[in-house]
Amino acid sequence: MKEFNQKITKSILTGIQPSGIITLGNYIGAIKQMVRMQDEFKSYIFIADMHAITVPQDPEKLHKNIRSLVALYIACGIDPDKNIIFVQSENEYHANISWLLECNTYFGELSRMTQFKDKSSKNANFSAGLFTYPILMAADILAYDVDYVPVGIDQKQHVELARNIASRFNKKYGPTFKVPEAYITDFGTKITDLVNPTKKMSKSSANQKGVIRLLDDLKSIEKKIMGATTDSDCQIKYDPLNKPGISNLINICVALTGKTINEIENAFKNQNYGEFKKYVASVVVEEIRGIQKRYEEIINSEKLDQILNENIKITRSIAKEKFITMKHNMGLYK
Ligand code: AQP
Repeated sequence: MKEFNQKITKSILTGIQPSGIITLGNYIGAIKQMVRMQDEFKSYIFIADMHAITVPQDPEKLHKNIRSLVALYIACGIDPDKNIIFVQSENEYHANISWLLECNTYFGELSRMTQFKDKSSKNANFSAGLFTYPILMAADILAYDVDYVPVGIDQKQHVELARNIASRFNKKYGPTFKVPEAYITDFGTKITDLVNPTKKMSKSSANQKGVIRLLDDLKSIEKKIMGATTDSDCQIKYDPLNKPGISNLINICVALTGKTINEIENAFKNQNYGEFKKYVASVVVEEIRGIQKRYEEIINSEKLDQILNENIKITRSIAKEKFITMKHNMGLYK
């Protein structure tokens, strides 16, 4: 059975919802960071399909997106030999642990979650799962006794909740969980929608033109970037407040080339938006071309099934042990 590098002592858990084909935003904001962290931490990287169903999903698309996300993780550079990549719903202990935690979480705590308030205000017909999903997130984290949970600032409140639940449980039933810490990343770069650059680029967005998905046809990616909303000022200058469109394109370049904002501004000082967009398109297309090539090699391979099969055994055995300890400590039958 695969084992983590024993020299690495600290662990993390992180995941993405298969709520669509992942975007350039997911790649820059999350996956590139996972790749960076894989030599420093034992990483549990999962496909958060049970989180995705807190809002309506088309079953056929969801099914495809799950496998696709596994292949994209690997195609983007997440090494299956170093990390444990797995599908959340394949490990039933996440839901089992979640229920035990749910009975140790207060309604008031969940009601204070700002993401819930935000999401539920947009649609009055939300599921109970949307309300309780921070507990499932706590279960994902606590099942593996991880040290850190890399999150953007928007998810920090959920990690705080997981910490509170773990500490309370430990106090009430005896030592059961490692209390994890949020690892607030400098992954600050939020990539925004190309058409509406004040809005986050999201995989579930209905606006095709504003979102670059990693499996989009390369020509259409170029077209989307050439059509990106800018402004009438004609200067390639980083100013997110007044020039959100151009600043977003600069952010994309910084993330993909490693150049600084200054270097990009200087290189395009005397050039127009069209020339700059052509450059951005070439950088993005080259990056995604490589990802798509590797994706095609893996998506239908048996290797992918082997990885998932092996990893689900590992994660089930760890989470099962935690579930049994919890049951025992709580006084359930066994
Ligand atoms: N536009 C973005 N720029 C930078 N980072 C981003 N992330 C998402 N969008 C951007 C990061 O990607 C990870 C995805 O997490 P998720 O799938 O659990 O949920 P999300 O943040 O809600 O992502 P989406 O793409 O916006 O999905 P939908 O449309 O389903 O809501 C996170 O680390 C996130 O910060």
